[in-house]
Parts: sequence; structure tokens; C-alpha cells
Amino acid sequence: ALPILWTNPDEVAGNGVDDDNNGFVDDMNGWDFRFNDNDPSDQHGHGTHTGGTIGAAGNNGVGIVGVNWNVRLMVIKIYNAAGNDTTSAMLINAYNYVRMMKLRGVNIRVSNNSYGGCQEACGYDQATKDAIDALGDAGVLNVFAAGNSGQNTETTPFFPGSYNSPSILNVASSTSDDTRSGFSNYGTVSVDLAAPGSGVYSTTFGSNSGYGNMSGTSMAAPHVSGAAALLAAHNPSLSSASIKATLMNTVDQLPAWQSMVKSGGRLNIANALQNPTVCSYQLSSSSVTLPTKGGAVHITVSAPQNCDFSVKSDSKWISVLTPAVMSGNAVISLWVTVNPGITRSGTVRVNGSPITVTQSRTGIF
Ligand SMILES: [Ca+2]
Ligand SMILES: [Ca+2]
Ligand SMILES: [Ca+2]
Repeated sequence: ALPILWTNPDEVAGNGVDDDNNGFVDDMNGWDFRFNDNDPSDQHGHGTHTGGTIGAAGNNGVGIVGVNWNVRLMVIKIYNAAGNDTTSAMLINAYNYVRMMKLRGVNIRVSNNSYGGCQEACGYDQATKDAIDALGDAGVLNVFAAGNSGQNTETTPFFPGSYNSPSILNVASSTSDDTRSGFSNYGTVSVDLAAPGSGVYSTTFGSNSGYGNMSGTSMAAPHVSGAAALLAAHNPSLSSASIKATLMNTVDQLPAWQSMVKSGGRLNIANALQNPTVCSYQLSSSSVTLPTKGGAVHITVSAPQNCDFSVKSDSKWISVLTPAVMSGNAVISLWVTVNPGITRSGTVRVNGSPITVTQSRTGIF
């Protein structure tokens, strides 16, 4: 049956008043960021199909069931009836709305993002990435479709899925034979795992009782989103990093996927429910002191496999030499500039936790 929509508990429908004072009038089920109105109803069909895969209602003898058949879906519309004509600004507004609602207490655990490429995300866009990162920092796991160009995204990125963000889980499409769908993008760094995306049967647009097949990484991503929502319901204390790591660490390892995606395999939800990975990040040191001449600092991070974390410097004089996003056991390298003046201290944040870096003029020149 059709998915069950999330309903805004603090909004009164149709009274023309922004009852919950969140800046959006009568946002009962989400928002339409393409046409900027409170009716995000699908006019195309793509959203209805992916929504059904995530959460078509079950245990009622009607049609299909979603991966999580008790989930509630907040509907965010970003396309017109032809399934295009959106902009990065509309995407950013959508991410910001979801983040705001999460911070206001709505139990949003996962965003499903079955879209990408031109025109809304043609190339690398820092503002778009920052908005996704901010949504991730608020505690939302962002599941993306890896794209349908049949290309290696390490050499031909497909955004937003290809952004290097701890909160992004980027999904390729597999066939019923567990091989790569011919259209599916792949990449051993930027694509995380595979899920079924060829000939997926789900809810169709325009009827409350219609079902049909569609193919694409857009159909693979919602299998992973549904699995993430199921995992979050089964074990609410799992962080989004833990859910991401769990889904990657419990795939069925398959020869066809070994050199195609980071995890080397295809989603296995039963395995994920039974074998959670709980991400924690142990630092070899939480404070370091350097002499005036500065130099390199190396910090070891111990973390379970596929537990991703960001490394950010709060201070201009401390640069991060290693990548801004790392995973599992890793060594972070920092560079501290020469300081001829007074003693100073700054911070570098690993998964949000501070490392204090102090540079003292009493040190060795
Ligand atoms: Ca409102
Ligand atoms: Ca209202
Ligand atoms: Ca509308």
C-alpha cells in the first residue's frame, strides 16, 4: 500500500497561519521547494516510486511493502512535473528545512536523495556540500544515488553523491544476479555499497492502487534508506555514522563488486540488523604542545572499519595535511606554522571532539 506520510504535529492545516512558527505556512507533510508552496504532491512519479520502496505500508494484504513498512515520510519536493528544472539554491533550501526540523525535534534519521547531476549539481558546489554537511552534523544520514552514467565517479564525479562527506552514503545499483546494472556509476572511494536497482516494483504515480517497475540508482538508494530507517528503529541509539558503518560492514561480499564500491558488496539488511557497528573514535592524544618553530603533528585515531569522521582546524595557523574526511583507523597529520610571538593555542576537531594544540615560546627553537 502507499507509504504513510509524516504529519507536522504543531501545524494546523489550511488556516493560512504558520502555527509552529518555523517560517513555512501550513507545512503539514513537508514543503515544495520548486514552487515554494505547502503542497509537495508528486507530479511526476519518481518520488512516489522511491517512497514506496522506502516505506510502502505493510501487513495489510495490499500491493507491496517498503523496506520499513512503519516509517513516516516527510515529503520534500524539488522538481517540476517533468522531473527537472531545479537549482542548487532549491536543494540548499530543502536541506536547510530538513535540518531545521531535525533541530526542532522531529525524529528525522535518514534523507533519501534519488537525484543528481546537471542541472542542480553539475559541478562541485561548496555551498551545496556545506548544507549537506550541516544536515549530517545535525544527525541525519544522507543516502544518495550514485548516478546512471555507467561511469567511474573517481574520474567523473556525479554530485551530490560524490561529495566527500561523513554523512553521505552513496549507492550503486545491482541486478537480480548481483552484478552491476549496466547504467550504474561505480567507484571504490566515493561509492559505498550496492543495492537492488534494476526492475524494481513499487508504487506508481496517479493512482492509489498502481504498481510498476522502474530501474536506476534512484531505485537502489531507497532500499538503503529504508534499511537505515529500519536499523534506526531497531536500535535508536545508533548514530548516523554507526548506521552507515553497519550497512557497509554487513554487505554480502561479491566478486562483481570488489573493485566497484568501497564496501565490496551488496546490502544485506538481516545481517545489518544482527551485527551493528558502534562507532567511537579514540585519539592518541587530545592535547599537544609544540615549540615556537612549529612543525608536523601526528595523531592516531582508532575507530571501527567504515566509521567516518571529519577533521577540521579552527585555527588558521594549524593546517590539516591529511584528508578532511577519514574512515576507521587512521593517522591525522597537522602542520603548525612558525610562531615568533606570544604563546598561542588552537583546536582541531575530530568528529567534533577537540584536540588542543598549544605553541609555546618556551619551547625549543
Ligand atoms: Ca509552519
Ligand atoms: Ca497552519
Ligand atoms: Ca506544489
